[in-house]
Amino acid sequence: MRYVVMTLFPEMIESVMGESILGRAREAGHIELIVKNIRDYTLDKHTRVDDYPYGGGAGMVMEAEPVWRCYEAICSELGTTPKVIHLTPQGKVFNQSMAESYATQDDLVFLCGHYEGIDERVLEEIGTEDVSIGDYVLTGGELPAMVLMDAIARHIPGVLHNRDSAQTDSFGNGLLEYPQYTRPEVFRGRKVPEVLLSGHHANVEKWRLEQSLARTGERRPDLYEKWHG
Ligand code: 6GU
Repeated sequence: MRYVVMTLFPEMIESVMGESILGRAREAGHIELIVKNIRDYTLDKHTRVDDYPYGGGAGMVMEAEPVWRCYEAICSELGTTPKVIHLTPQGKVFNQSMAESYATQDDLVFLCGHYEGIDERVLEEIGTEDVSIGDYVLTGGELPAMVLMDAIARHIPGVLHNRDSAQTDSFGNGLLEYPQYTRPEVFRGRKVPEVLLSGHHANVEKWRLEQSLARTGERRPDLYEKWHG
C-alpha cells in the first residue's frame, strides 16, 4: 500500500512513521510513504497558505489553490486518482471496521488541515472522505492521520508477524480483550490466575471469553449491547 500525506508539518509525519512496526513495514516494502508539504505548492511569493475567513470570525483558513496543486501533483506521481481522507473533527468517527476496509486500497491519501480548516471548495473538488478520530478537538490533522495509518497498517498482509493477532485483538471480535499475564507467577503477592497455568486449553478459552465479556460489560456497555444483539 502507498500512503501519501498532505501536510504543512512533514517532519511530524517522518519522525513517527520511521519507528516501530510502521518503520519495519516500510523497510520490508509492505508500506510506501510519500510526504508532501502543501507549502511547496503555493504560488504566493511569501509562501503563505492561509487567509482570513470570508464572513469574518476567529482564525485563518487554508487556501484551496495550494491544496489542489498538491493533489494534482500526487495524482500525476501515483498515476491514479486515489481515495483522499480529510482529517477533521467534523468527519465520520473512525473505527475498526473502517480500518479493515481502508486496508484493501492500493493507495490512500491523508489530507491534514490546520488553523480553522480548509476552504470547502477544494474538499468538494477532490471529493474527500471526512474522518474524525473522536469527540475532542486537536490542533491539526497530523496525529489523526498517523492514528489511521497505524490502525490500517495492522490489516495489511505481512505487517504483523503473528497473522492472528489482528483478529484476536480488542474489537477483532467486537469485545475488549481479556487480561494478559507473563512470568513471574507471583508479582508483589499477586498470582497469575490458576486456569492459565493448567494447560487445559478449553478452560483457558472459556475463562478468556468470560473475562472479555465482563470487561466489555463494565467498561463499554455500548459494545456489550451490540455483541448480545
Ligand atoms: Cl481528524 N482533526 C482534528 N483537528 N481534531 C480532531 C480530529 C481530527 N479528530 C478528533 N479531533
